[in-house]
Amino acid sequence: TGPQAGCATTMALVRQWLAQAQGRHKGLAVLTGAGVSAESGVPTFRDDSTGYWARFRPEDMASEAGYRRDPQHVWRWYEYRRELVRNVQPNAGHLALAHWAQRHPAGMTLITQNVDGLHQKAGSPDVLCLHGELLKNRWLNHRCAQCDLAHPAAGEPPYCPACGNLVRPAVVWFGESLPQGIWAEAEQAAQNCTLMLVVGTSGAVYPAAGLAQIARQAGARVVVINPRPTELDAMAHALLHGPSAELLPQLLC
Ligand code: BV8
Repeated sequence: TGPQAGCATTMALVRQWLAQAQGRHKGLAVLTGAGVSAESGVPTFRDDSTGYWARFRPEDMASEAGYRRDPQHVWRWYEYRRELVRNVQPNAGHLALAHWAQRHPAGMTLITQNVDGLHQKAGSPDVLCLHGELLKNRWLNHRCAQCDLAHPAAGEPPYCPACGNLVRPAVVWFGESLPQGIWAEAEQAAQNCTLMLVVGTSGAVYPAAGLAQIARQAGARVVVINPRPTELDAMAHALLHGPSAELLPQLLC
């Protein structure tokens, strides 16, 4: 009795579903969120007092309007996150996903909402980054001839004095559409898989969280892996309660 026993039974059931998915091209789809990086030491967004959004308003920090309002403040937040992410390592959950993909080429699609690059660092191939990449930049507006000559002062976002353009992190902010091609690939993976693992996400952000419903409606089994309840639990076929760095190696290795 108790959740642990339930977890063992559920784990055996999910392993069966995984074995069935293995026989199919892209039979497995995995959607990850900030929780898979928690055990690497990267703060999540909505985890009570430790999450980023507990200290900032998403609209102020992860939106173009917020950036234009106070570029230095937002830029410094992203520089702080970059510094943190550069100094952490993928955890056993990231590695379990990468090793499974290496053992089953074309067997899985890894879709992430994370911008920290830790799946790539762990060796996962072809990661679909729905929300962009923290360590990359792009210009806010179209570049002029002088833009690339801009020399940022430390702690300041690169700024073009000729046209007033600003460099911004190459992430998807609230109110911005996801990269077209990447979203289309993720949607197709959700429609074609027989098993979707939804790992370490609160399921609060759309359209990313909608991929679980797309998979379910297409006939796949949906499994949520998370130590706490999520907004997607109600439509999952199975819930595995626990940290992903513990459960993913148990499930995938
Ligand atoms: C768009 C990048 C339209 C930047 C991010 C009302 C209803 C529904 C939707 C909306 C609405 N109003 C507005 C919207 C749309 C909005 C949205 O969904 N808002 C929500 C908040 C209500 N979405 C958008 O704006 C998207 N764009 O809709 O565009 C459009 C269409 C066409 C043309 C123009 C426009 C863009 C969304 C992308 C925003 N960018 N980040 C950055 O990172 O700085 S969002 C941010 O949230 C991150 O990307 C993050 O990945 C994402 C989701 O959060 P999670 O990953 O789930 O993290 P969270 O902290 O929430 O949860 C962590 C989980 O981990 C928890 O469950 C916890 O229990 C678990 N956990 C903890 N420890 C562990 C663990 N799990 C496993 N193991 C552990 N050890």
